[in-house]
Amino acid sequence: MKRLLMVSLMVMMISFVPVAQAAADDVICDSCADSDRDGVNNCQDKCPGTIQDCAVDAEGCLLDSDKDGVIDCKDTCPDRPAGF
Ligand SMILES: [Ca+2]
Ligand SMILES: [Ca+2]
Repeated sequence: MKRLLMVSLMVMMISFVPVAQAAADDVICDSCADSDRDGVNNCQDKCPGTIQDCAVDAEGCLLDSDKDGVIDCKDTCPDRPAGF
């Protein structure tokens, strides 16, 4: 009987953990916070901690329009790919 009770408790604890984690995630994603102040909510920001005053895309990541590896706000020629 005691063993059955222990097994039941373990099953309940294991099944509760994912639910508790999901609830914690929901609380975080209900936040309207924008920690890096790029205009993209923390819940949608895939690049948290971006440099301030630099343009970001809808996911909060720094723009590199010409894909040369230099972000637009540091690129003196943001419309020219590498090698040009
Ligand atoms: Ca942000
Ligand atoms: Ca960001």
